[in-house]
Amino acid sequence: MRPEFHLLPADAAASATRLDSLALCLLLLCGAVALVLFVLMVGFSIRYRAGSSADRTHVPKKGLPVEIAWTVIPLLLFLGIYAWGAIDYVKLYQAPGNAMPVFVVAKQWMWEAEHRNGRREKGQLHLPLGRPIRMVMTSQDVIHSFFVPDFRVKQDVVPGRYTSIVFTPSRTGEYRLYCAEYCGTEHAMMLGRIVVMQPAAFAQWLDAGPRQPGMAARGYALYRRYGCSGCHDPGSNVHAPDLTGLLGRRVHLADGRELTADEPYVRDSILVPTKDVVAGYAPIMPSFAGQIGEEDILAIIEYIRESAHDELPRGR
Ligand code: HEC
Ligand SMILES: [Cu+2]
Repeated sequence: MRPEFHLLPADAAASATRLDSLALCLLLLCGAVALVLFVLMVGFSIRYRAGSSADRTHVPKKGLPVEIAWTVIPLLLFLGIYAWGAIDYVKLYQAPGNAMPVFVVAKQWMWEAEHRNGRREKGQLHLPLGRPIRMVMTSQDVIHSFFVPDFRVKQDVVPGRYTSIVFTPSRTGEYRLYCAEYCGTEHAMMLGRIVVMQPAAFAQWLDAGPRQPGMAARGYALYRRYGCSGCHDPGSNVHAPDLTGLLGRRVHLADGRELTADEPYVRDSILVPTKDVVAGYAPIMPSFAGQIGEEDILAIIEYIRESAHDELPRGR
């Protein structure tokens, strides 16, 4: 094999080229500013060194046009860079409607992923080419960091909350997943393999493997097992909100706040029910903290999400 030299890792996600150009632009701009300052500094030091015969009469007292120029031009340039960076940053966290959620639970010292149909994998992650992926991630123990240099994606994975990141794989192949959390050496050994496949091959892969219930079906079983249904089923005689189609719905809270129900909201509702009490209901829901594991909470959330559609996985 011929040794190859690359300044940057492969650009295997749709946003990688843009992020590379941004980094390059920032580097060139800062480099140019540093160069100008340095050249002027050295030039003036030589020219006006002690004992030089440079003309020191007619020292200008004011140079308003120059001062305005050196303030306004860099300001505009850097504000431009800021806007560019801000737009790309927002894109990393805004999932388009057709984004495919993939759930990750990090633990000492391993990455575990689950796809919506229930296919699970450890230390690996299979993804389809060309489809926006929204990673929904949490940790079972300490902070980890999901880092895929080839996608230009790095996101902290934090116990007690969900973090997410969006990217679109743009090249088939295998890529390295790292844990970039730097506390203790063992994070460095949390290596994973990301396999980007053609959509048809991915669909086949997704359907193969040991048969297990999909996440939503597993979530439904848990929803019954933990007694959520006893209060939340429409037929129940406890006064509790109907969870059907909750994700994405505007929720009015008893303290007057209003928010859109997303995954972190549902997770908090299960673990810290008193934090966001729904308007019109008594705060009687017990906390399930310490009773339901992260993977099971993700499954229950998937059940609630699916319940908005008609193909309810009930009983399956
Ligand atoms: C004892 C009855 C009871 C049980 C058991 C119960 N809940 Fe609740 N739940 C409530 C009530 C009452 C509310 C509304 C008041 C509040 O927000 O705390 C609620 C609120 C919620 C909300 C917010 C709903 C909204 O419209 O914003 C979610 C999500 C939720 N529960 C999920 C669950 C899940 C999942 C379980 C099982 C792990 C569960 N609940 C078990 C009574 C219960
Ligand atoms: Cu780690």
